[in-house]
Amino acid sequence: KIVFRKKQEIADAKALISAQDLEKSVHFNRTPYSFKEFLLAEDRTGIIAEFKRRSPSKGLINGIADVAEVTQAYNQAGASALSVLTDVDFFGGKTDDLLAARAANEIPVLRKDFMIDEYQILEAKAWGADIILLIAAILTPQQINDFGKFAQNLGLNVLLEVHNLEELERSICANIDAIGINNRNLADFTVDIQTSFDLVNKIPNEFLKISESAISDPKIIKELKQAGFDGFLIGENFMKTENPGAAIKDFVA
Ligand code: IGP
Repeated sequence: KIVFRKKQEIADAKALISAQDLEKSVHFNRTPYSFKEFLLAEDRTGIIAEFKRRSPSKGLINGIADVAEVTQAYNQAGASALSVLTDVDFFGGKTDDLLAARAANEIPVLRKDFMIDEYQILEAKAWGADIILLIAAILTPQQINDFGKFAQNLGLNVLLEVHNLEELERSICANIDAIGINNRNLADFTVDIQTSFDLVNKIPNEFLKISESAISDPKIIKELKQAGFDGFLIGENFMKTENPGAAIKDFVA
């Protein structure tokens, strides 16, 4: 189970680098970019473009792409933010990917991982991330509230991910900035874009509205926008190609 494995990973990381050491990182004092500002900017597309090497459902997606090159191309094509997987075992991500994306770009970067401990939020800040993800399916409402507050106190933006109404209703709280409707069911990996259309009107208007996963057609973006979404998280559709930077360019053209 993912939470069990993460606990182990976090214990190992803490043994190597203390929370106090993370706070000494050069990135720790920077002011994160505003997720909202970049999502709503006239000259940006609302796309949160993801760097994803592999996934549990698809296996290897892209084994050769260079993270700095791809994220810069995403940025140039008008991405509002970048999403970088840091989970090693399931997604083939790493800390260095986030650091490289940060160094190469001046737009918000989301640390995409399974956050279950404040220490990971300190890591995100220390590595130069602007946004963290909280997944309702693996967290209690109390944890979401506490982690959201902890992250916002560090100046980070918080994206809460849900995939059904029950998760949305139980998890909503003041300490988050954006709500992502994941069209992929993490339990069985089935995808259905209808999930987004069904839940968009259940998101209170003070939150940014994001549709996540299985977006493979620019026409769907138009429909999602009309339905009220501000952001569109896309990974595989770009990463499965030989040149993800060219793929996003074609996609937004
Ligand atoms: C991207 P896709 O289908 O465009 O590659 O999906 C993103 O939504 C997906 O990677 C994702 C994810 C997650 C990955 C959404 N929530 C939680 C890991 C953990």
